[in-house]
Amino acid sequence: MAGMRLFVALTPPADVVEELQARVAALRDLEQDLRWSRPEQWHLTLAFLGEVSDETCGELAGQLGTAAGRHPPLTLSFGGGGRFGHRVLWTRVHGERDRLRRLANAVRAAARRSGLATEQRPYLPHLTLARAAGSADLRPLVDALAPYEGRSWTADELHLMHSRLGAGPGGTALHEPIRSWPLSEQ
Ligand code: 2AM
Repeated sequence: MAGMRLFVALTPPADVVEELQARVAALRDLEQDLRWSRPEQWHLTLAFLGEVSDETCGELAGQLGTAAGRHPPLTLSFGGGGRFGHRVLWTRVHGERDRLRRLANAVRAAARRSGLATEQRPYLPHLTLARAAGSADLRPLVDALAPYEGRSWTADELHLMHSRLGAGPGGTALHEPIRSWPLSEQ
């Protein structure tokens, strides 16, 4: 049974990525022991699906297309910082968070209708900036990010993303959209 490691995400436009990249560049000297995610890979995950068989993928795409057609484009921005323990540094998501949550719920429901198990953890919108190789003190980085307020952007497409572990530069994961649908409320 062939399969792919998949997740569903929104992706920020180039100007938003460039602005955030400039802010993040100033943080790199604060902590050496981090692997920074590559800006061209930055994304906002709605649901992580794990390994999905080719058979399920077709059903999933149909369900996701339907969900995308029931949700309007979202106005969002990145700002501030946060962390998962001592391992993951991220920036927060501001703007239409309620609509974002509804979209994430719809994506999870679409995955379940396709027969996939979805995460039980509550959805916490974030964009991962760096991961610690071991355990790092991320608090100074979170503090340094606190004043950051990125520009607003409109998320108008839902992407089904393929994550190929080890396929990116230096053995990192490579994320590629395999299907995309416009967000549009009918
Ligand atoms: P993260 O950014 O917080 O690491 C691709 O791996 C995307 O799916 C990432 O954005 C990652 O979130 C998210 N994801 C959620 N659960 C995951 C899991 N169990 N394994 C890998 N990635 C996961």
